[in-house]
Amino acid sequence: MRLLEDNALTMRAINTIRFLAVDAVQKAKSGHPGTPMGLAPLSYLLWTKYLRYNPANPDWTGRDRFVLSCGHASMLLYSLLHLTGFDVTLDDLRNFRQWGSKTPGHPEAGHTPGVEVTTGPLGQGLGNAVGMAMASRLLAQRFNRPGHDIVSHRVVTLCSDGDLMEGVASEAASFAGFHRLGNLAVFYDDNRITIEGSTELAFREDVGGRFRAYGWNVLNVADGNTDLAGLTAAIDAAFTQRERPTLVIVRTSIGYGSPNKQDTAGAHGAPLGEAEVSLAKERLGWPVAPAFLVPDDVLAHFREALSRGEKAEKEWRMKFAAYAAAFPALALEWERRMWGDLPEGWAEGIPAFSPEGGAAATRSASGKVLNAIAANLPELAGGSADLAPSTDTIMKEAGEFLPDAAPGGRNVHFGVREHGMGAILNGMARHGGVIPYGATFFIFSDYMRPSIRLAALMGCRVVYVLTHDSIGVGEDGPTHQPVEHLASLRAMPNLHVVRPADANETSAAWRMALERTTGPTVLVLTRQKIPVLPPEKVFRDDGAVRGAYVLEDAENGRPEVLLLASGSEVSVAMAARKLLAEEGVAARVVSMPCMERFEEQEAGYREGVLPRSVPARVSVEAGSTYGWERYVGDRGASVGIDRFGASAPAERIFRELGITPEAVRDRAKTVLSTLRGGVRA
Ligand SMILES: Cc1ncc(C[n+]2csc(CCOP(=O)(O)OP(=O)(O)O)c2C)c(N)n1
Ligand SMILES: [Mg+2]
Repeated sequence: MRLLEDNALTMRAINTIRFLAVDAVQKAKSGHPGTPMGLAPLSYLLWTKYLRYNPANPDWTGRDRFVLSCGHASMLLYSLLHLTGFDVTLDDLRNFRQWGSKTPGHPEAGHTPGVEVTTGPLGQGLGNAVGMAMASRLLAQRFNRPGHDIVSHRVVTLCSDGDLMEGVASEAASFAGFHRLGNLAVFYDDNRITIEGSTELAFREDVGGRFRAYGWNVLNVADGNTDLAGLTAAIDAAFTQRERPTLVIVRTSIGYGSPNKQDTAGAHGAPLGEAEVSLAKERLGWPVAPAFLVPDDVLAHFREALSRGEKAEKEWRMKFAAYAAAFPALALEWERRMWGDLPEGWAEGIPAFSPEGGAAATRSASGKVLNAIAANLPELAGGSADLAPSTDTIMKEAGEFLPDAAPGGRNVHFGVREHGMGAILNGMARHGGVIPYGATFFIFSDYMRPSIRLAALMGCRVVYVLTHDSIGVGEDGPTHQPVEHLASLRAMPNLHVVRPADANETSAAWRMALERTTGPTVLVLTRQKIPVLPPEKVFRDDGAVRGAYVLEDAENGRPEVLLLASGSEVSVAMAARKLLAEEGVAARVVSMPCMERFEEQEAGYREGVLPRSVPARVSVEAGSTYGWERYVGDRGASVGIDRFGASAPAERIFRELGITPEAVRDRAKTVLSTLRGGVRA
């Protein structure tokens, strides 16, 4: 085989990967040189002999997906991207970790061509890979036809000790094993070193045994530093396996070749140092100078990826053309979904709710909206972390995603694995062709917050359906009652937090979430029934969609006080408005389902809703008051909950904690009288 014939070239190609990483880290004076040194042989084989990708078109939808879960080894990926001909230059490598460079400290999706997902927080990448493998299966089930397997790509991941210590990876791996995701291959860099030293300090488990118990196919490579034949055999075996996901445990040496740092934590997260760089190059027979050396023949060898990729993509396109001729409607759907466009008329079935229909929990309204949308949006796929009945997130006509189900449905049972679900949703979104949603109780958003953050950072269209949104949960008590969650999620950049005030705002919220292509949206929904607002008020001038709007103005149109609220407290504010009117105080109610949306509106609109001339403002929300200062100002007040909740019937807790129309009325009067310099009301 070619590998053996060109042994010298192969070894130099591998060393090129190694020393580009070493030199870039040295130049940046920061980064992680040791892991690329250990993983160079494996990644060389994957990127030159196995993976299907086209450096000239990184977004080709038929490509294999490669995830570097141990994102700290970013220079490994950047070296490969440069060498194989992606739009990452040698200068980009020289600018590793510098302001504005294409080569940030950890890989960032959407920033560097060829980077599939943003990795760095350990464990997440593996979860993303599981999500990608799942998206790929969903697409295969929808689109593949006998003789036309347009979906046949693989998902390949490299991960480290840290990745496999993290719980999120365990959750995702358990899920992947259950679903027998045979299109997934994970390579574990078993170098037995983490930051604090040997894994003997904290991680002595039988990883292979664990994955076997999850239902994975487990292979071992005893010497990933030099045994290219062994690596090749393992990759071959992993890639012919179609029944189960495969874990290949590859024994490597961190800092391979560095005389003083190999197999030590010293090779993990700091430059080797000039002297040690030279020693390592000498040890591996590499010229000490110049730095960033890429021999011409090595480059030419790697750049064969361009013609190989072009050919692979062309072949796929031919296949797709034949498919399009046989199944034109499906082919159109494929292209639309891969672009991320919503179909014409997708929102037509979304119901408007009438107040006469009686009060409704926003979670129930959400269930109705979801089902209306699901009928027209085949790319919508998702489910819950074992709370589908409570979160109302079953798409009734969409079938179930199960290992043995054919043709396979779109309702996913994530099991009680919120964090794994979060990472999987991100992988699904980054894969493309599906729009994922995931549901749980709002309180447990904490259990997937790291993944929500990555969704926001990557700009993934993910919809989180988070119900039981306040002390309205009632008897389950403070462990189940979110308090600080709205404030803390609102603090996250690029996340839209929508807390609809009723069933109609819930329709608007789903619309906003699905139309938003630049990032994730959290829908925060009630367990308890709340009044339905007149649809003509909610939808007037796109009020709800703008994030905040005047729901009910003062009778005379000249409010003395503004009452701001979200979710279930909008009806509290409405009642308070009435109480104030009885006392001759003119109040306006502003429903504010989404602060982030409101901030996006032009100044004139915002001024129209919250006129500067009215400094008397009171917010009411059954959660932490933190953050409402932005809107009530230092002369306003906030009615909220700055303590943990309690176990009791919901109404009693609302009353005890002062989330009532009377409390809002009283605060409004106090604010007004203080502003007027008068005595307290
Ligand atoms: C969730 C999370 N916790 C902590 C870190 C900081 N960190 C980066 S690498 C690492 C461990 C390094 O060991 P390993 O994963 O085996 O990688 P190796 O050094 O072998 O490449 C840690 C704790 C992180 N990136 N993500
Ligand atoms: Mg390690």
